[in-house]
Amino acid sequence: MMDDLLGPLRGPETLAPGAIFLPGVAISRQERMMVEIRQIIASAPLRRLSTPGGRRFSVEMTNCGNLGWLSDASGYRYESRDPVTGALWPSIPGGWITFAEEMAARAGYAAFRPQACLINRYAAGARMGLHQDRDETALNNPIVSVSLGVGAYFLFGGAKRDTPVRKLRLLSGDVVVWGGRSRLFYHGVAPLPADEHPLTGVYRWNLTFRRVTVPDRP
Ligand code: MD6
Ligand code: FE
Repeated sequence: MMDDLLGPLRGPETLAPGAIFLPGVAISRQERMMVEIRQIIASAPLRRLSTPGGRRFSVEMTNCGNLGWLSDASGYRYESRDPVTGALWPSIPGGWITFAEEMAARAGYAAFRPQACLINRYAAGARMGLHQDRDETALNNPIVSVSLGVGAYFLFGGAKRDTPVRKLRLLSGDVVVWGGRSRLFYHGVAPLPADEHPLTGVYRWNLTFRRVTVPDRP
């Protein structure tokens, strides 16, 4: 009966070897994070990138950190400057770095030091096709993912594109740490439902913290 009202009880869960789901762990920081996101997008505006094949992502993206992820006709890569403004990407807020490092440590990745934070914004219908995150050299490091706002279904598969996917509901304040033996597993996000959340209106935001290069670079 309570499950009908509150949804299934949610606690930390291992999704795959090296991948851990930490529901609700960012709830106490989510309002502050949204304020900081708005400051970041004031200097590094959201944009819809093109895939190397010439299609456009339905998700709007920007970055903060020493490196930012980009996609265009020449491919996927990380760069230190925002091609829209020509400026360095804004810094990752200090509180985000300590939080991402703490989440990684909780999952067993105590040495994680993020260089890049990709910021994704989903409106109704926006989706992320099944993909691997493999534009990083530092594959011994995990990715730390924070979801804010409207809930979505995260799709996670396995080492091959045709591995069956599991659908995991990601709500505001949920964190996934993704590394180790599942670091290169296929994953995506199902089309966002038309819904609203008090923190973000019609949008879902996702932050992914990444280490790109090895060894250390400032
Ligand atoms: C998203 N996330 O949740 C897209 N990748 O909006 C990702 O593509 C992702 O959440 C690697 C690890 C965690 C992720
Ligand atoms: Fe990804």
